[in-house]
Amino acid sequence: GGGDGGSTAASGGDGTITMGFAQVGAESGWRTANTKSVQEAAEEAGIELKFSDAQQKQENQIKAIRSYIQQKVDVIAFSPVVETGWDTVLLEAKRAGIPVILTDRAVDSEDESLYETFLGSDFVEEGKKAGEWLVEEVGSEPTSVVELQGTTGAAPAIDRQEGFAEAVAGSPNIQVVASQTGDFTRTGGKQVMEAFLKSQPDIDVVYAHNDDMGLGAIEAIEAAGKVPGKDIKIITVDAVKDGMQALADGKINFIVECNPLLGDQLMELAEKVVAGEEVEKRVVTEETTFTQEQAVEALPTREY
Ligand code: GYE
Repeated sequence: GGGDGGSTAASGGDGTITMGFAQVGAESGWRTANTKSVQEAAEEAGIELKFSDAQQKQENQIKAIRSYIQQKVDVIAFSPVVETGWDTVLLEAKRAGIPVILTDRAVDSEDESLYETFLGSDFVEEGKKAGEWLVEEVGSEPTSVVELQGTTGAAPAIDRQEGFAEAVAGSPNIQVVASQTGDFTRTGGKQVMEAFLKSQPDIDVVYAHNDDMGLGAIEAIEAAGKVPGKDIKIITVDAVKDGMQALADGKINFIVECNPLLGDQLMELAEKVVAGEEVEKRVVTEETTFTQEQAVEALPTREY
């Protein structure tokens, strides 16, 4: 661990790297898979991991980061619950000489020197893929869409909305008639969908920013006596097991993949950063999309 007197910040004397990781929470299947990936990869790389779960609250993440600074870890990695409001604490890390790696979600800051690199998906691209599929699927049919947004202010919520809106902008027959946050949780998705089903006379499509909210929406749709995947089509993002199962079962119509298995890449980046090596400022993960047929094929070998 770091902090032994006289040694460099890079290795704390015994060569072991200590990483402080401030996780968002445990809000979704994606997050659970991500946490597991980070923990396993740290173990494999021989990196000592200090892990905290912020329960989707920025204050908790800031507290965790401050405690990692105090403990003089060698590197801090975190997935910012929202995009803004990080400059102060990141400046504290910088002044303490502790490099920071953003993983999964980005911060919105003018000062790029506050972090070494950002490893994660291109969320705008994901939103676009969702919208492009819908444009193909419905052609010129009038289509009312309700949107279940991720956590307000979170990069994947902002970007997935933007990418989708961009993709459907040239199709005036496709209208997003209601849009509200379900906080990336199953319960949130269910509650918002229940309200939408009451307030919106005809909903053709649900666009959910993650599988969990889509799965919650399925429960609400079924409870209202409608058939998910048929009466109301569903598009989600993530492609975690439960989502893929619902897709294979015909209850979801299309899923855009978002890969949570960032652990190995994160540990590699951490080793380089701690060693003072140059790393790319942005590392984008590779992803695909799934139709119902493709889900049936992919499910048996799906890792998460
Ligand atoms: O899509 C969602 C999770 O930040 C990419 O957060 C992540 C998102 C993911 O809660 O399921």
